Amino acid sequence: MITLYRCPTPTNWLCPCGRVQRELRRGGIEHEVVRVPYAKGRRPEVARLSGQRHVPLLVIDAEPICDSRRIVEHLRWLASSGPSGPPPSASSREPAGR
Ligand SMILES: N[C@@H](CCC(=O)N[C@@H](CS)C(=O)NCC(=O)O)C(=O)O
Repeated sequence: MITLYRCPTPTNWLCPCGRVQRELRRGGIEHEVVRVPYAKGRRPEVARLSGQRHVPLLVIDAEPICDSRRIVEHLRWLASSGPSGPPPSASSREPAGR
C-alpha cells in the first residue's frame, strides 16, 4: 500500500508534491493521495507517520520516505528493479548479523 501525503496545490506542475505525484503516475504505481493543509502545524498525521511535518511524504507499507528528491530516486530505483518483485526493504537490506 502506497500513500502520498501532499499539499493542497491543485496542479502537479508547481511544487515538489506535484513532482512526486507525476512520478507515481509515470510509473503506473497505484497509490492513494491525502491532501494536508499548507500550515505545517495542521499536519498531525504526517508528524505521527514520519516524525516531521514536511510534505511530500510517501509511505510505502508503513515505511515513510521524506523529501521529493529522495522519493523520486526511490521510485526510480523500484522501477529499475524489474519484474522480479519489489526489492528488499531498508531493514532487510542490512547485512545479516552473526
Ligand atoms: N525540499 C522539500 C521541499 C518541500 C516543499 O516545499 N513542500 C511544500 C509543498 S509542495 C510545502 O509544504 N511548503 C510549505 C511548508 O513547508 O511549510 C522537498 O523537495 O520535498
